[in-house]
Parts: sequence; C-alpha cells; structure tokens
Amino acid sequence: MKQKFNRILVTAALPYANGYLHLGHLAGAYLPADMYVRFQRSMKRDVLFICGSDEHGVAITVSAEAEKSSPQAIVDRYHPANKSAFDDFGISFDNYSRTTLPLHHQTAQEFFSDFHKRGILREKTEKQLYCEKDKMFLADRYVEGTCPNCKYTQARGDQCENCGTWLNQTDLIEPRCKICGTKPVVRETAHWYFPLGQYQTRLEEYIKERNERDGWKENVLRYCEGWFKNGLQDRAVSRDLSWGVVVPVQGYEKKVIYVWFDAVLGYISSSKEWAMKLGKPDEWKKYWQNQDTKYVAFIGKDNVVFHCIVFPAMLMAWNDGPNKQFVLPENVPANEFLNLEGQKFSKSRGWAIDVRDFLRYYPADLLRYTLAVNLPESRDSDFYFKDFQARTNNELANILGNFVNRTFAFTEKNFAGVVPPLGNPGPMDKEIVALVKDIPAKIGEFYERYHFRDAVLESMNLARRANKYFNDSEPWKTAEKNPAQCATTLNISLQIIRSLAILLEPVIPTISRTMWKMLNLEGSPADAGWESAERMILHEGHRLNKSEILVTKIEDKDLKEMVDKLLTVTLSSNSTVAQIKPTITLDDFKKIDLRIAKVLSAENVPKSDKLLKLQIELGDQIRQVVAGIAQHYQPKDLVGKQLIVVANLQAAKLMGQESQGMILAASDSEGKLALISPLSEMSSGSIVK
Ligand code: B3M
Ligand code: ZN
Repeated sequence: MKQKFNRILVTAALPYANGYLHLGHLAGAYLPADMYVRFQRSMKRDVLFICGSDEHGVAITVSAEAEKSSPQAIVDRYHPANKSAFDDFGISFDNYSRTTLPLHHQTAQEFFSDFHKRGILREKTEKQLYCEKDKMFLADRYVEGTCPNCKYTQARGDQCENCGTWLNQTDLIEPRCKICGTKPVVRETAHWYFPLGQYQTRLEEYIKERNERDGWKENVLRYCEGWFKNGLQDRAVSRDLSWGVVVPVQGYEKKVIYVWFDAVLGYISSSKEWAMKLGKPDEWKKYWQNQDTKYVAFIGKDNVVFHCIVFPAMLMAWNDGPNKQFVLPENVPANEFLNLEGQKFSKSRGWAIDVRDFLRYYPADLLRYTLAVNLPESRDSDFYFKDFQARTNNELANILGNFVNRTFAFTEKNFAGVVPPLGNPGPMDKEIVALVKDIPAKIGEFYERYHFRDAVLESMNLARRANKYFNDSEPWKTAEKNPAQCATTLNISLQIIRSLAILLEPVIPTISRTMWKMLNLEGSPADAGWESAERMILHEGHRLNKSEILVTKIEDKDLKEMVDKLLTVTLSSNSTVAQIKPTITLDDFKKIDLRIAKVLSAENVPKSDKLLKLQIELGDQIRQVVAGIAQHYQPKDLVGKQLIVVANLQAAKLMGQESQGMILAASDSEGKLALISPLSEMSSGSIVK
C-alpha cells in the first residue's frame, strides 16, 4: 500500500563531540541526507532536517581522560567545530543541537520516567565488570576485549566496531580495563533494563511493513535479520557513570541514562529547540506527532541496531501509553563505510582527513561531488585523492564547466549576451529537448529511492549529453553560415544550463547557484523547483550576466601538497605509527633480492658523523656498503655480525664512497634505530624472502 505523506522529517546521526569530523562521516550519513533534503525542498515538500552533537557517553569521558581534561571542555571544543564544519560543507540542517542542553535532559528523563512509571523498565541486579584499581564499574567503552562473534580483539563493552554486534560487556572474552589495562573483576550492581525482547514480533512486523512500503536497503535488512535470529534481549538502560542524563528515579541519582537511550531522543529535543528558535514552541509536534509525516533516519551501518530496533521499540513503548503518538522511521537508509585509499579511516592510527582541513584547500562542492559518486551505498567504498582530481578535472571542469563556459562565451560573442531566439529546432535539437523533459523525473525517482550515486551519475550524464550536443551542432560554423541555427543551439544550451543548475543543486549547491547567477535568474535553483527543470523557460531577449569560471582544475603539485600536509598533520598529532604504503603484489616484492651478509670490517667515513663504511661478505662476493648508522653503532660492535642487505639495489655514492647495497634497519618516530639480524646463524649470501 502506498502511503500518502504530507511532510518529511529527516534526521542524521548525531556525531559524538569528541573529535573532528572526517570524510568518512560525510559519506556515511550527512551528504546523502543533505542531498535527499535538498531534493525534497526543491520538490516543494515540507521538510525538517535535524541533527546535533552527541555529547554524552563513554566516548566523551574517555577522550576527556586521555587529554587530562573534562567532558564539558571536550564537548565545548568539538561541538562548535563540527557545527561549522557541516556549515562549510554545505549541510543544510534546520537545526544542529547538542545533548548537554537542559531541554534534551528533560526530554530524555520524560521518556525514562514514563517507562518507569508504566512498569516497562525492570530493575535487576546483575554482574558487571569492575576495575579494582580504578575503583569503578567499567561501562561501555571503559572495557575492551575480544568479540565473541568475530574475535576482533578490540571490541568495546557495548559494541564491536568490527562486526557491529551489540554486546553485553560480560560477553567479552579476556576483558581489560581501558584505563589501566588490568583484568576487571565481576561485581553486582543494580540497573534498569528495557525489555527489548518483548518487542521482537512487533519490530519484525514493523520492518516488514515499512520495507514493503518504502523499499529498505538490503544491507539494513540483513543486519536486522541477524539480530532477530539471535533473539532480542533485555538491555540495561542505566549506567554507573557521572557524565550524562541523571536517571530520574529515586535512589538512582548517582547513575545516568545509557547514552544510546538519550542520544536517539536527541532528534526530538533538537526539533523542540528548532521550534523554540522559530518562536512556535509546538511546531515540532507537527513533524513528530502526525502519522502522515514520512520520517527518514540517515545513519552509518554501525548504528543500524539502535535506529531500526532500539529507537522504534522505545517509540512503540511510548505510543502504547496515554500520550500523543510519535512517528516511527519509514526508512533507515544506512550506508556502509568509506575507506581512505584502500584502508579504513582510523583517527587513532592517524588515517583520516578532517573536513575542515580538506576545505582549506578545495571548495566543498568538489568534495561533495567525488564523495557523492563514491557513496558506500551497498558496500564499502573508497576515497582516492587521484579520483578526486580526476572527477574534478574530467567531469566537473571538462564536462560541466566546459559546456557552461562555451555556451556563455558564444552567446556573448554572437548574441551580445542575451538569450537568442529558439527558431525552428531540427531533429538533433528536438532529441536533446526530449531528454531534458524526461530526465528530472528519472533522477527524482533515484532520490526517492535513496539511490544517490545513480542520481548524480544521471545528472552528470545530462551535462555530458549537452556537451556532445554542443559539439555536434558546431555553433562555431553556424555562427556565420546559418545564424538562426546557431541561435537555436545556444537557446537550447542555455535552457539546459538552467535545468542542470536545478538538477545538480542537491550535489553541488554552490556551483549551481553560480550558474543561476550567471543566467541572471531570481532566487535560487531550488526556489524555481525541481519540476521546472524539464521546461525551457528562459525568454528570448533575457539578458545574461558575465560568465565566471565554475571549476578550477586541480594540478598534480597542489594535490600532492595537500596530501602531504593533511596526512602528516593527522599522523603527527595522533599516531606514532607511520602510514602503511599502498599494496604491492607478490611479484613486486620478488623484485627485491634480500640476502644475509656478514660484516668483515667497519670504519667511520671521514668528515661524516652519520656514515659508516662496511665491508660485507655475501657468499663468495665481498662488497662495500655505506650506511647512516654511525650515531647508533660503533664500528667494532658490528664486525662479525650477520645483517640483511638489499643485494640488487643500484649502486650509489655517499660522501664520495661507493655503496653497493643497503642494509636493513628498523626505525621509529622517536629516532631510534636497530639493524636487523637473522635469529640463528646462516651462511652469508642466503636468500631472505
Ligand atoms: N553518536 C555514534 C556515532 O557517532 C552516535 C550516533 C548517535 S545517533 C542518535 O557513530
Ligand atoms: Zn565482533
């Protein structure tokens, strides 16, 4: 059954305010959410787009401890930084709130109290992990251990980051305290539990129904099926922590509500804050408490269980009571993960690029475009810098930019910068006009079905076709031989530029607006509305503005400079482990001939305090190698030692001394160095592989 909706509520996962946003976050939830919202606004639908910072939970307190700072100081630093990063990236939230606001605490407590009073929550005393050294219960991320499901060794107390399983901390194999590393003991403590298991049948029906109505993503359905198969369990919704929303039950004043219980309600409190700022404090209810609202929750895959199971169950529990009913998500289009150059983003390993850093080098629209065509919609995908450059140069600049600039240049030159008459379109003209007529509905359908990559590809396809149309029409020839035909070509090309500005607005809003301004049109592309993209409504004689450069190409050296800067910035601030180089094949590796060598003699190189000169034996050969190890080893310590040498490296001269090979050594970020030796004595010249 097709449901009729009168408005759309869109939420995007509330990022933890304990670190800067990186490209992976954008591709997971925020860019697709923003594209969807911009499309829907352009369709003239009534949309509310909500987000905010998640400022509670152990994610925050662990960061505070690591920095010897306070949780409040941490969230006060990252909340404004992330809010402005979203702004700079062009994410068009109607409100970006924070969960430390009193309004949010009240909202979370209202739900908790309601469930408590109506006897939904159960008090249970259960075994929990306790660190005797730190004298505390190890809630959530305070404990790490091996995941019982996938055997990942750094699973956290509440969730395994690797396989997404939602865990009870006592399930962890070989648990250890995250603060001191020791093995915790088991102690009893009382908590309130939410009976998730009781909602399983209803949740299964809910997902089945919504999937039939709105087509849920395969990956999301698979995750849910997995949880249902294992059977849903009671879950503790309070914690022995001091940072968070205080449990509103007598005797529990020293405990806080579990972060996920409060975080999902953050969508509601952020909507309330939006309504208050608007001066219509009840306006949020229109979106949340009408069943003809379509609610779409954008998230990354690690949040699926909380949005498809926990949050709907909480809303069901509330809706069973006497109070006004809330809408449940109609769809949860979760994305998989984006990787960076073939490897997982990892803040702790320094393998991440902050949004704000990136935007210091290139405009947001270029990044939006590359991320949009690479969204991890059904499987993990990658961001490659080379691809960013290629997409920018070959597609945005050479296809879109070129088409727009050629059209403007020709119109300026041949028609004094005004829209020329349409005249009598021929077959080729009619063909492209027909394409423009059909394409908005086609792209719109992709947006409606959350197929954002296809939407972008199809939009760029129109630019590609338009560019070809321009070429095939050869206006540089018709300008002299057949000015009426030239006018037709340019009239149609200008109309297409207007359509493209509308159709590309969800992806590259700034470039779209520039195109709009060049066309000297009122308002914005979204004001004109999606459906008007199929029509040709620029009037003959309409005066255009001067053309501007839409997209500047990315030069190799500039790209390299950014990569060097950004990856070392993150490296030095977060990690002592240098990044792993790109993957090589076994054949690549086999090109390197490594051998065991025996040091026959060693001496300092004159006038160098860094170099030693060694004579080494390699089977029946004797070679000289020069190595920068004088600050780490005395010549006499090396004589007679076995080392590993690269035997087929091109010879080189160092301080006038020939070096016929390179000896292997390990080094770390603190400048320590160690030569590498075989564990047992080998004959010199032996192959190392
Ligand atoms: N803060 C987890 C995350 O940032 C969490 C999302 C909350 S959504 C209500 O991935
Ligand atoms: Zn796991």
